[in-house]
Amino acid sequence: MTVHRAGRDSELFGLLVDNVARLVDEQLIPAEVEAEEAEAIPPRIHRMLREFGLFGMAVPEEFGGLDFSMGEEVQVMFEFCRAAPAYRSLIGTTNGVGGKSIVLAGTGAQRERYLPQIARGDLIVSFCLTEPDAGSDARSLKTWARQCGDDYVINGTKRFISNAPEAGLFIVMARTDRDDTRASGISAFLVEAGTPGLSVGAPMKKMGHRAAHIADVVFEDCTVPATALLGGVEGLGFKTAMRVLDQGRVHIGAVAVGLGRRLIDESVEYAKSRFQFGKAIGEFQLVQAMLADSEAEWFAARSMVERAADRLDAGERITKEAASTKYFATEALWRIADRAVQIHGGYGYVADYPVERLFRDARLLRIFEGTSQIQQVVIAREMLREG
Ligand code: COS
Repeated sequence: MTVHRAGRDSELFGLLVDNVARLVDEQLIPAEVEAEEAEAIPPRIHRMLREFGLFGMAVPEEFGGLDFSMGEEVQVMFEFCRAAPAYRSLIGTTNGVGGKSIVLAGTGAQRERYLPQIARGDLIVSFCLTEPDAGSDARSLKTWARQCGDDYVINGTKRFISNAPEAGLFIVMARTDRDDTRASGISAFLVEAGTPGLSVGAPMKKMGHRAAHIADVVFEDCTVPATALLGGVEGLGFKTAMRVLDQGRVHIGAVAVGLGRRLIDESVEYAKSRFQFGKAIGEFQLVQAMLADSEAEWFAARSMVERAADRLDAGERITKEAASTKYFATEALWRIADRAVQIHGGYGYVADYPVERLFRDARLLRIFEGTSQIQQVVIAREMLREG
């Protein structure tokens, strides 16, 4: 089933998307309950994702990746994310905010060292921005990297770090100038797992996404060479984080579209097969209204994601559109998930049907990679700047 380097040949790319759809229907969806109960992605599924090349989605072809444009990435995510979003989490930070930081801002040596390993699926990357006291206000982070000769010594704690227990590489935002509270005081470091002074906490118990892991990452006099500074230049950390988050927010919009499709499909299936008052509940107009609202919102979200991805591919700065897309698509997903539970009635509240679990999974999307309220702030700020 391996389809490497589909490149931009539309026929080959179409085949790849079809293969992803088959992987989802034949392997990923059937293994969802197993993954949820084990709180881990089954190793055979992890292997399949590697063989598929999906860890290399965002990596340029010269480093062995699939080199998707954003437009291609979102099409793949629409299909892939019909399966429980914990699967996406495994490949997500490596391809997304983590891996893209290296693609966008890494030095030649950093790209050569890490990107081939990422593309092969041998290296999971975690993106360490959030801290116990710095979530939405990311710029207030306290982790400090003090220069000491040719090295930097990092101290601080990062929180809610996706894939931290599995990560081989951590992209760490740290203040290199303690007196500079502006973005220019923050740099990014590439810290390899196993570096003395780096430790990962126990995975946190979560409402959903249970097969994916988040944990604290603690730095105690963790010493890295100057070559670990992303891009080789101090002060680029925050801006790089914001740039990759613009892309990340379009990606999360695509995740919402994929999960929304699944919830709608489950709802339609149930509405056709559940009989009350002598007929399928899908024949009742109040149920039809819920289905129609979900389908219309899904179409709007998908259209926004596609348009935002095209504009990113055209090289435009789309901060406002990326925030709008993430905001609308994830809020729409939440309404779609709620309607899916409502259509299932009592069966939507128990674990016999997948909507109970997918509803819990859907909740996270309005929070991570910037809450809905932060997206509103970003949208309005951009509007006022433009006006
Ligand atoms: N692309 C490129 N540069 C950007 C940018 C973007 N999208 N957004 C901001 N910047 C730059 C600004 O241009 C500014 O540069 P100068 O200092 O040269 O003027 C600098 O970064 C600081 O920007 P700003 O003043 O807007 O920073 P704020 O602290 O006000 O940022 C928000 C506030 C809310 C935008 C930011 O803290 C944020 O996105 N928070 C949410 C964080 C998040 O999503 N966390 C999720 C976990 S990470 S997976």
